[in-house]
Amino acid sequence: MNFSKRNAVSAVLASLLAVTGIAYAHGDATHAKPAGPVKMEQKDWGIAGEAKSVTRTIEVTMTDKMRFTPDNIEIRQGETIRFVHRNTGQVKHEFVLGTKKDLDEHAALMKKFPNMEHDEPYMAHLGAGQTSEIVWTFNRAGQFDFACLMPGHYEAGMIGKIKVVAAKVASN
Ligand SMILES: [Cu+2]
Repeated sequence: MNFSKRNAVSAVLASLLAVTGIAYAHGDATHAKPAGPVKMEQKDWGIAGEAKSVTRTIEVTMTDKMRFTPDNIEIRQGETIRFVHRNTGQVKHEFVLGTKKDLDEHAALMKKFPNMEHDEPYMAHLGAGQTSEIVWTFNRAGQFDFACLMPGHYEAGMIGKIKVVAAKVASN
């Protein structure tokens, strides 16, 4: 195969990959998590939850005004929350749970590597108009945040607060 022919072939392959990649990313309005075992790793802000343990569903809307609605959520320690996210904007947004420190570090990393792939049970990535959901168990009390770490969004204030109130110790 001569040089130009080989180039033509790889150009075709590249465009085929691009087309299938786009079709995959936009093929479904609902972005489901890939099947398979969810990583059950204890974080300061909780642990991945199971659908059968859900105690409450909270809908969170995200917009191109770089805001979440609601942006202030109170949860009782031990609750398993199903977050249903809706991106009503025209650009990609994310919902990432964490401590402020963790999100600050993550945001700095996203700024350095804007195309960085990241996916954990405590985050959701939504293209324009998409919905998504995650199930998370808040088994530790404290003050946590959720944020969109798309470059520029965090800095623009796309942040919300989660207060996990300690479970009352039964007295007798
Ligand atoms: Cu965003």
